Amino acid sequence: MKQYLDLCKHVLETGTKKEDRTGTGTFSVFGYQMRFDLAEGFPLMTTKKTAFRLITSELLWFLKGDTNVKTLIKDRNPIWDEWAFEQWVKSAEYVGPDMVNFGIRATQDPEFKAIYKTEMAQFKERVMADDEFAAKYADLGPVYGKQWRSWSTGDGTIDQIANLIEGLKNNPNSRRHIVTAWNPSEVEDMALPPCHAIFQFYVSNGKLSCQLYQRSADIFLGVPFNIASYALLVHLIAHECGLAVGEFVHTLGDAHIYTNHIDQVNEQLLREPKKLPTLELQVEGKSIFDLTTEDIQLENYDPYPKIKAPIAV
Ligand code: UFP
Repeated sequence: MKQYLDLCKHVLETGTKKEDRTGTGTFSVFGYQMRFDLAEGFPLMTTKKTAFRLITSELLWFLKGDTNVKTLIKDRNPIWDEWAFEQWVKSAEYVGPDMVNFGIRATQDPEFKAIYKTEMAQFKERVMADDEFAAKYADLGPVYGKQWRSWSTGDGTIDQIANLIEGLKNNPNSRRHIVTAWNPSEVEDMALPPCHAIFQFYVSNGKLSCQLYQRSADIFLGVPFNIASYALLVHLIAHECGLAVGEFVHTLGDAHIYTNHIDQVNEQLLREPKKLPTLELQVEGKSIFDLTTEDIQLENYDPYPKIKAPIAV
């Protein structure tokens, strides 16, 4: 996608060097916007192979209101493993090998990486085998699923997604179709404060559009997932509301390329984008809250090969 490659070029050319929480270092800009016309095809990267099944599995996990990584592990989806593992190794109960700064150390020290991989595998096995352990360490706290489906009001909860769908069906012209995952009273209890923090839907000429404000954007590893995830959300909500798909508008706050992703970004920039795939939904008669990854398929996805890069935790 040209929009994405333009973002990469913009950050490489104008970004400033900025230290960050993970200790990796980034090139960063503040404030950027991309627009994707969803009628032109499904915006999944064609310039590197991107795991659509993981994106689907994560979005369905959010939509079910789930916050426990156990569900994702069961679904062979590793994208939140590191955040659950971090809760475990930082706890008083953990007495294994030193895992301080495991994310960055695993990229720099092969010996440590082997120990870390063993610890991670044991952690995941225990999550699967022990419900009490899973509830304690694999639950990420009040993250997306909780805020989207059961925002706490003190004496009750608000289902923001159900309200969004009701609002779009009954009052499409409203300018208040907002969902927020950023809950200031609960941010401290989350394993990772929401990156995709707030989004708004908009209906015009029978088409449904969505704009997302993403406060923090890992351009190489996170953003391709975020674009596809929200594009899928627009398709699912549009289907539920009997609307066609419009645009996905992606607004970024701190948009950064990690210093250990620069070679990978440059490699991707050498690749010419291909035709976008299309989405095939088998969701007729099913609730948006009960879908499985098999209900959502991509057709004609023919990307360039995968490009590996370390994740900053
Ligand atoms: N990040 C994304 N997209 C996501 C997600 C995380 O790009 O959906 F969950 C990246 C952004 C940043 C890091 O590099 O993860 C979060 O760190 P921080 O909370 O310090 O912004």
